[in-house]
Amino acid sequence: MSRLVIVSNRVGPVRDAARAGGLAVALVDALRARGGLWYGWSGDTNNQSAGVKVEQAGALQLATADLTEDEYDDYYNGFANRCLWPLFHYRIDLTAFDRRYYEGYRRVNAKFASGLFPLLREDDTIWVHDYHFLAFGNELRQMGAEQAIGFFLHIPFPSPEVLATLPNHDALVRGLFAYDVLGFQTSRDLERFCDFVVREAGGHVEGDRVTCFGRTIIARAFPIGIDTDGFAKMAADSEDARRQYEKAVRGLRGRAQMIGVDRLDYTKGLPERFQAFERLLDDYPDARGELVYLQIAPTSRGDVQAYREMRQELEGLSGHINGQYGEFDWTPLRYINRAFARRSLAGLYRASKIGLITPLRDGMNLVAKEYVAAQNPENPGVLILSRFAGAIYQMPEAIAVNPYDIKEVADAIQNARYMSLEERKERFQALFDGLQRDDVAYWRDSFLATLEHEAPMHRNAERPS
Ligand code: GDG
Repeated sequence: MSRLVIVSNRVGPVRDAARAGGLAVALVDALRARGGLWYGWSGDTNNQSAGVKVEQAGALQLATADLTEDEYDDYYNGFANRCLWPLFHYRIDLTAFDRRYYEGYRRVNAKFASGLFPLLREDDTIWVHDYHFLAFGNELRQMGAEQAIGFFLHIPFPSPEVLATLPNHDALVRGLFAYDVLGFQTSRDLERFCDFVVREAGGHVEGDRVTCFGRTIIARAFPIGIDTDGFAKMAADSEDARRQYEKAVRGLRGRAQMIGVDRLDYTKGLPERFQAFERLLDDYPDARGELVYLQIAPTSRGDVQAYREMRQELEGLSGHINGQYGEFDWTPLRYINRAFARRSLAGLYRASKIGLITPLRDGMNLVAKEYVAAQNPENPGVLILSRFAGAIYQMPEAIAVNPYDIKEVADAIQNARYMSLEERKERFQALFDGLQRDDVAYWRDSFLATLEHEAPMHRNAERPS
């Protein structure tokens, strides 16, 4: 079996099992099973170039490179997080178009590609992840790489009209045709990509073969999953999860808990969610004193202005809600800006009667899946899920809501509070069965099988420039 090379902006966490998410674990499993290399940014900035650092971690190798301060500003904070991230989540208003950012992005993609190239073996399979590295495959090909290279986009692919607002969008899409396989989270993302290729770039689509710029590639939806059995077991059996569960239940003193867990990000719809909770307390007085909403939102990307502003807004809203409705023995909203260990999180999900996951736009959303996997099958909680999260297509038994419609979300919470045990069990079972079938191993294996066994023999075709 060929060696697997994974390329992603951040590497790991490989050693810290408590922090490692299901995705990292699934990728590490594959790397260990067949031997492999994981390559990406070290997380450090350093103006003296130290080149690529390679270390051995058991059966797998980790290769990392630093960024300079300028590269960090232009590639990471700039083009990746102030252009591509907002734009691909339909926030044109927050998108900062700046040629310097784009140049920095190209430079860093080229720098990382030239760092990897000498480490490659002829029969490696290379799997590149996410919006930081759209241009990576093309840079590798320019250097002469002929290996199978696949790309998976973890975030949504925007509609052609939205993508077209980005200067240089044509070069980015052209670069994608250097890959052999493109993977998207949902068939809607795939449709939007195909739409772009046909309408804006003059390409054509036949089944899952997409031809443009003189090359044919495979483009397909591979909805990402979680380690469903592992997560369910951790929530039910692990000592830490059980301790956290018991602590939460004791603290609730008979009240119900509703939970949200999100990186602190404007795509997650947190201000709207807080407003919906306030609306619930306003419209349904029976919820007062009875329901506690726990929102865990670890800070991310704190040095981007839009994130700082949102944080202030949320602090204002939570203070207002607790000031307005709180009682001396009941705090309606517990808003926590710190990360929890994964096992603790599993216990908190299980202690929550409602999972409230209402992003304004999300590639998939793994929290929705983790919440379901963590439930007690005999007395499961209810998932309320945004219709704009990719996960909704695989989770039709959740209560689907429009996150912009504050009243609809408030009504959905009230509906979830009173849902019968029978209906909760039915919905849970259907959701859980789906999560077991389409878990993270299935996602990984089906992507790699496509890349290794189905990719078209395009390598003699003209390379994109
Ligand atoms: C991107 C796409 C897509 C969160 N807080 C804590 C914590 N987390 C973990 C969750 C979950 C992960 O972080 C978040 O994953 P999501 O899928 O919800 O969201 P993004 O970070 O935006 O991820 C997304 C995903 O990529 C995968 O393709 O689904 O659409 O945007 O696993 O549990 N983990 C710990 N403590 C926390 O406080 N340990």
